Amino acid sequence: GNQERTFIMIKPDGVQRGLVGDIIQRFEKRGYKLVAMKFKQFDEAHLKQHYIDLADKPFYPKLCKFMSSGPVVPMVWEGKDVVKMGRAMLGATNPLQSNPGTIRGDFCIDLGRNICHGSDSVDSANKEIALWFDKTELASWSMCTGDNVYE
Ligand code: YYY
Ligand code: MG
Repeated sequence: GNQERTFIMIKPDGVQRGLVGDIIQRFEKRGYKLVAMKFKQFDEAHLKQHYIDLADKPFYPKLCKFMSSGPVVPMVWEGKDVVKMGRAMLGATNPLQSNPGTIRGDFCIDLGRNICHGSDSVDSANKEIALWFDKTELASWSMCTGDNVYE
């Protein structure tokens, strides 16, 4: 329902390129609710855990190294179908295949510099949220715009 949650993260390249505000604004403007957010550099071990499903891929080491090279903005967003919509708003993994109008399709070119992460299923969202946030860091609040976003 409207309580579905996803994990969205602005990667070190997105932070460096000054895209934090724009990316957050797209989720806010769509009507999704921000539940948690941090701005912090995380170590490689943490990123290795985050990307554990890709451990056998050749790009895994350099991916985890890059992701721990600078501060990132991990976030939890909530709302109707937000896992699938979040992926759609991010665009295809390879920015050369991301449609214009998506975050990746508007702001990047290379696969290894695709500026943002989004959970690929409700199941991975739950795992990722638990990895990046303590329960006490998830804010419980209602948006005053709720009745105008949902019928
Ligand atoms: O979920 P998503 O980020 O869209 O793609 P994944 O297949 O989970 O890969 C995670 C991450 O790894 C991707 O955003 C860029 C990077 N990557 C890469 O550097 N080289 C590849 N051939 C595939 C993915
Ligand atoms: Mg993925």
